[in-house]
Amino acid sequence: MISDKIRDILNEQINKEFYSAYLYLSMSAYFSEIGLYGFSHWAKVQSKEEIDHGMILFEYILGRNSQVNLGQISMPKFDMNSPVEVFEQIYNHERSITSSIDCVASMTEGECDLATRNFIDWYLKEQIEEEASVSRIIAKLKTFGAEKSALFLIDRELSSREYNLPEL
Ligand code: OFO
Repeated sequence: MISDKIRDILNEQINKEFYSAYLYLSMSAYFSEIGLYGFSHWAKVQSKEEIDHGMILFEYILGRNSQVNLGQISMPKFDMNSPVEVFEQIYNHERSITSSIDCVASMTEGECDLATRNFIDWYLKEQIEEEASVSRIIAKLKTFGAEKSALFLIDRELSSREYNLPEL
């Protein structure tokens, strides 16, 4: 069994993960509308991964004999100015998710809940990878993205992203 505080913060995290899925799905639609199908594919794969992140928390809460409380998911919002600006917003979003996971980890320590602390480690590592992969894309877009032919090549590269079930 987990404490009520841990149950609540994990439920809030489920909501944030599903919001992330919604945000990426909406970005995928934007990229598709402007003909960047590789970017669109990349964002769609990310959206699926975010659903996985939410579902892992969902199963964990149930597995600890506690309650899942699903809340309303906010409407995704982002500025559709250019691919680089969208990716900068992705980066900021992921940094906010990292802070949120940090808060979960720190609460588990305050509650002496070492099992959940151990469980949340996977999310801490995942956030490091997500921030790193997004910042690599931003660097490429900043260096080459103004050239249409380079943007085309980056789009092709992003189209090869594979969806993998998370390994816990
Ligand atoms: Fe779930 O990692 Fe992004 O938001």
